[in-house]
Amino acid sequence: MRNAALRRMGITAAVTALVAGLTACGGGAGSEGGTLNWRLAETHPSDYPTTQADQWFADQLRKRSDGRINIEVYPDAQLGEERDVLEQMQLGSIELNRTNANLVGEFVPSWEAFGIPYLFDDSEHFWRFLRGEGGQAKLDELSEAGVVGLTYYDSGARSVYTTGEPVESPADLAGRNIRVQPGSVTADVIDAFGGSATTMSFSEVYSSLETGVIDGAENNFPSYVSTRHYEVAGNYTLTEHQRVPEVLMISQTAWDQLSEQDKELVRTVARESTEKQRELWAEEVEQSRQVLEDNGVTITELDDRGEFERAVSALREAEAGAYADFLEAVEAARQP
Ligand code: BDP
Repeated sequence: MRNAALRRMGITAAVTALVAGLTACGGGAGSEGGTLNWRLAETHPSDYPTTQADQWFADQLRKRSDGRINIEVYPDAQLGEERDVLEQMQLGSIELNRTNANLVGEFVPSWEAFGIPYLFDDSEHFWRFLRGEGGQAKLDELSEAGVVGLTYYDSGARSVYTTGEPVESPADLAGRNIRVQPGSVTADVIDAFGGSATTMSFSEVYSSLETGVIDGAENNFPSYVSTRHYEVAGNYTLTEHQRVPEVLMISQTAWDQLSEQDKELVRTVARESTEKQRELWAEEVEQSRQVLEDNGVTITELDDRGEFERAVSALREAEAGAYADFLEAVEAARQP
C-alpha cells in the first residue's frame, strides 16, 4: 500500500463514521410506501456500454418494482468527476454511481490491489475472479466507504497511447508525461515503465494532449475512441498493463431505505445488467478498433511485452505483500 493511501485512511474512517451516524438517524423508511427517486452518476456518454447498462438497470428496476424505485441516469459526468461523485455519495447527496475500480483505492485502500499490473492473464481469468468469492469479497470491502457494491462491468485492458513517436519499449516512455486516473496505482506503473505520471481528471485529458501539457495517457479502446483522444494522440501501444473492473454501487444511506425484498430485487437486476453490459462491451471493442483503423491510428502490437512486465516486477512484489488473500484468490481463478 502506498503512503498516500495510508495518509488518506484517516479521512475515510471519519467519513464512514459520519455516514453511519446519518444512517442511524434517517434510515429505515422502507420502500413499500412511497417512490424512491434516486440519481445514478456516470462519466461516459449515453451510447457507451456502461451507460447503456446503467440505463437498462434503471429501466428494469422501475418496471419490476412497479415504479417504487425510480433511478435517473446522469451521463457525461453531469454530476461531477468520478472522484467528486464518490465523495458526494459518502455525504449522501448522490445515491448511485458507476465508477472505475482504480478510483476507489483512495476511499477503500484495499481496492488499490486491482491496479497491480499484469494481474490477470486474460478476460476469462478476470471474470472467473470477479464472479467468484474473491470478487464478492472485494465488493463487501466497499462498506468501509459507506457504500454497497452491487456488480462489476467490463472495462477490458488499459494500454498506453501517445502523441509524437509510438511507444515500442519502456525506454520510449522516458521523459514523457502520461496522464493517469486520480488516486490510482497506475501512477507507480507508469513511473516504473520509465515515464512520468501526471494525475488528472478524465475530462481534462483531450485539451491537455492537444496543448502538450501531457504526451499521452492510458485506457481501453472504447474510452480512447469515445473521448476522441485518438485525434490528438494517434499512437496506441498494446501494453495491456491493467484489467480494472467498472463497479456499480449504491450509498449505504439509500440502501437502508429498501425493504429486504427490494434489496434482493436490486441485487438481481444489477447482476443481470452485467450480462447486458458484457455483450455491449464486446461489440464496442470491435467497433472502436475499426474506428481507429479507419482513422489511420498506429496500433502497435508488442514483440516483447515481457519488457514492460519486467519493468514493473519490483512494484508487483512490493504491492503483493499487502494483498496476500486477494492474490491467492486471483491465483485460484487462473484455473477454469
Ligand atoms: C475509463 C473508465 C472511466 C475512468 C476513465 C479514466 O471507464 O470510469 O474514469 O477510464 O481514465 O476506462 O479516467
